[in-house]
Formats: sequence, C-alpha cells, structure tokens
Amino acid sequence: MANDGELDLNSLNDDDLVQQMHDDLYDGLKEEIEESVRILLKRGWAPYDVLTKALVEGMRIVGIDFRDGILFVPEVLLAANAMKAGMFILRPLLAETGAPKVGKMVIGTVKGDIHDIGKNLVSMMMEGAGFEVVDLGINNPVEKYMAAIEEHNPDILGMSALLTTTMPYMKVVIDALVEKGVRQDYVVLVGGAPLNEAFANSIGADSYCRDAAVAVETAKQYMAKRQGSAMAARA
Ligand code: B1M
Repeated sequence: MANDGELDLNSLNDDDLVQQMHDDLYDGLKEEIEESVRILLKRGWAPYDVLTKALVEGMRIVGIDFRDGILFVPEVLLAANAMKAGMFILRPLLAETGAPKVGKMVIGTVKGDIHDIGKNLVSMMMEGAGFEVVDLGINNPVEKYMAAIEEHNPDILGMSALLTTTMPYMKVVIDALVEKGVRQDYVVLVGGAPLNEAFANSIGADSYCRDAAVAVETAKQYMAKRQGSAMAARA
C-alpha cells in the first residue's frame, strides 16, 4: 500500500478522503494522491469532480500558503508533481470521446513562464470536449508559436501565463500574427490566474478564459460561429 499502513485511505468516507487529499497534495505525497484518485473513481466519482473538488481545490490552498510565504518553491514543486500524477490518471478518462474532432487548438505557456498545470488542465478538458490539441509545453518564444500554427493550422491559439511579468508576452505573439497578416485566421484565447478580460481586450486577444471549463465553452462558441460563416460563404 502506498502509505505504508499508516492510514488506510480506503477506510475514509468521501468527504474525509477529499480532505486528506488536500493535505496530501499540500505535503506533496504523490503516491497517496494516486491511490486516492483511484479510490474516488472506483467509488463512482466523475473524473471531472475528482479533478476540481480534490486536486484543483487542493492546489488552491497550496497557492494561498505560497503567496503568504508559508510554503516555498521546493514544497510547491512537490505539490505540483503530486497534482500532475493525479491528473495523469484522469487524463484518458476526461479525453474519452468517440465524437469526431470539433476543431484544433495549439496551446502553450509563454516565454519566461514554466507554470503548466492550468494549461495541462485546459488541454485535457479541450480533448475531452472533442478538440485536437497540440501542446507546446512551457516557456514558448514567439517563433515557436508561429512555427506551430504554420505546421498544424489550428482554429484556435491558446496561451497561458501565470506571472504578471510574463503575461505581456502574449501581446508579442498577437502582434506577430498581425504583422504576418494572419491574425484573423485564428481565434486567440488567453488564460492564467493574473489575467482578466480587460487585459485580454487590451492585447487584442479574442477572449479571456477564467478556467478550463470556460475555455471549452468559449472555444465551442467560436467553432460554431466559424462553421456558421463557412456555411454562409458556401451558400
Ligand atoms: Co508559481 N507563482 N512561481 N510556481 N505558482 C504563482 C503563479 C503565484 C501567484 C504564487 C503566489 O505568489 N501566490 C506567483 C505569481 C505572482 C505574480 O506574478 N503576481 C508565483 C511566483 C512568484 C513564482 C516564482 C517567481 C517563484 C520564485 O521562483 N520565487 C516562480 C516563477 C517560475 C517561472 O515561471 N519562471 C514560480 C514557480 C512555481 C513552481 C515551479 C514551484 C510551481 C509550478 C509547477 C508547474 O506548473 N509545473 C508553481 C506553482 C504551482 C504556483 C501556484 C501555487 C499554483 C499554480 C497552479 O498550478 N494552479 C501559483 C499560485 C496561484 O495561482 N494561486 C503560483 C492550479 C491551476 C489549475 O490553476 O494555473 O490558474 P491555473 O489555471 C487555471 C486558469 O488560470 C485557467 O484555467 C486553468 C484551469 O482551470 N488557465 C487558462 C490557465 N491557463 C490557461 C490558458 C487558456 C485558458 C485558460 O488558454 C486558452
């Protein structure tokens, strides 16, 4: 057993187990998180609920103590690793869809920024909603985004930034699209904790997405609009 018999996670009721997961995430206990995710799934929990109620909420608590100087980078890295291990189990379940692909998105975290948990979550949820996702990873310079859209010809370009110092880089990418005369060919969606709608408007993005669920809904709306205008153009 992952927790060496100290605590039988299976013996906890759902509420206590979720509480324990918040604690285990805080302590960066990867194996315990993996075990608890599997237990909740076995108990019939929807993968999305495990993700949001246990993992994302746990990470929110970590974020508060990181901000307040109670936790430091090494501890937060362990928490992030534990979170990723849980997400790894959920990923195929969230992405399960027999539907034809509804659109394609290239997404990446901008240059100077190595935060990727939120971006990974957006990718997972978009895949689950039937989008093909090309994930460029972290720390992407403008050249990498430009090469990727040329290679993959997506409908949507997604950018993530978690730092106030890196979010302005999104404008560098959008400006490059404008300069190349291809801005209108792509829907540009941006997200990340320090952003807001006003910022997205000010850099010329199409929309700001508060979270992964909003990203999915927004992407679907743009795809419906695009398909509508393509049909109108053919008529
Ligand atoms: Co960092 N960090 N961090 N960090 N970190 C923050 C962002 C911070 C707010 C913490 C704090 O002070 N409270 C703060 C930024 C302050 C600021 O800029 N104003 C901060 C700092 C300062 C730093 C360092 C500078 C610390 C240092 O070195 N002294 C450093 C910078 C490194 C760098 O990038 N160059 C750093 C490093 C790290 C770790 C490596 C330790 C680790 C990252 C591990 C990883 O990602 N692999 C880390 C973490 C984990 C955090 C916090 C605690 C958690 C972020 C997270 O994963 N949240 C974070 C605190 C916080 O945000 N409250 C913090 C969970 C995730 C599900 O939410 O990422 O917001 P989020 O994503 C959401 C939405 O924002 C949205 O949907 C997601 C899902 O719902 N979304 C999108 C995100 N991207 C989107 C893209 C889209 C659409 C929606 O495209 C379409």
